[in-house]
Amino acid sequence: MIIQQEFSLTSEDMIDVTAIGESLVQFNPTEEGPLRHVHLFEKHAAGSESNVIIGISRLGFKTAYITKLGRDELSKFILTTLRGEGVDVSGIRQMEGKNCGIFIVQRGYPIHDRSDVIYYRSDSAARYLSPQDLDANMIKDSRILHISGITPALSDSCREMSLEALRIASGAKVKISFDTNYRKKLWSVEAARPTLIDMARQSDILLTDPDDAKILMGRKVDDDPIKALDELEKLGPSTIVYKLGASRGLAGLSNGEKATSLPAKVPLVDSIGAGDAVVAGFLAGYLAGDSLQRSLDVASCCSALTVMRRGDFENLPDRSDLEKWLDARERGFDVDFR
Ligand code: KDG
Repeated sequence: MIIQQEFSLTSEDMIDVTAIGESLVQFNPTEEGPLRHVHLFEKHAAGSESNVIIGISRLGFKTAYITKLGRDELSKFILTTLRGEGVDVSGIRQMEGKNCGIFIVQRGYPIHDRSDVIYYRSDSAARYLSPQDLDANMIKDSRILHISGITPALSDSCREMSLEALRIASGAKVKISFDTNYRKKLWSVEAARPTLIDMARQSDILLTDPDDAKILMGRKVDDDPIKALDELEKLGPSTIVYKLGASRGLAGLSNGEKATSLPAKVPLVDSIGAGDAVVAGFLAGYLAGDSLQRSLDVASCCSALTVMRRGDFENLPDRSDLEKWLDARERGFDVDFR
């Protein structure tokens, strides 16, 4: 079954996906352990929605991004990264006197295989995003608007902007993709719940995981992912991607059809960005009119590649690497490149 047939024929000028969110610079240590005792850091451009938009761009789609950056060197780094990845950056505003947000990753400590994040973003330029910063025509000219539950957590004006973006998109019949992305370091469950529910109800494509599903439903959802999908469907979205982590993979639903995709066993270096990789891969499948199964498999490939190195998006595949990976997976990764 083809999961997406409802797009009208798109003109050359149409944007496939516009995303809105905060981009940050990530400092990721070259060794595991407590930050007190690590010495060297790599610098990466990151931020959930910008990871997603880069992933979709790499898979051949026309993309645009809306955010606010400063005029500092790290903001320029983010801007040139996005531009270099083929994302339309004309919707990005640069604010005098503020810098972009930063976060530092602590890997493998105190829990093996887990990454923690420390944010330095409370007065970042993106925190000052407001409805006036939205390019309504950019949203209206898109096939999909992608947004996550991080943005409304940043400030009141970011919350207003997020809801306004959804209003513009639904008024123009643009599909809304919403990743719940609850971040406990940004707001409490009680503060987040009404907004996340509101945004999930307005979305066409909902991407979430068991912890966030509990916030949406106000109770623990069924352990069986297929039953959990039935529960989540009652919120309204016709397409749902349920992210079950490195050991269980993905489950998905589209217009009543359900499918699962098992995770590939890969060496885990840094799990940050895995969820965004799922979103990028899935939306690329959705846009291409792929089957639900293939869209989940593409998502699974993107997330497997992402966790194999530091940085959130650098390992995301282009079309040719994606096809190589999917083909190799079918053969149990028994490949010979000679
Ligand atoms: O999904 C990865 C993101 O968590 C990371 O890039 C930082 O956007 C970020 C956030 O707000 O946590």
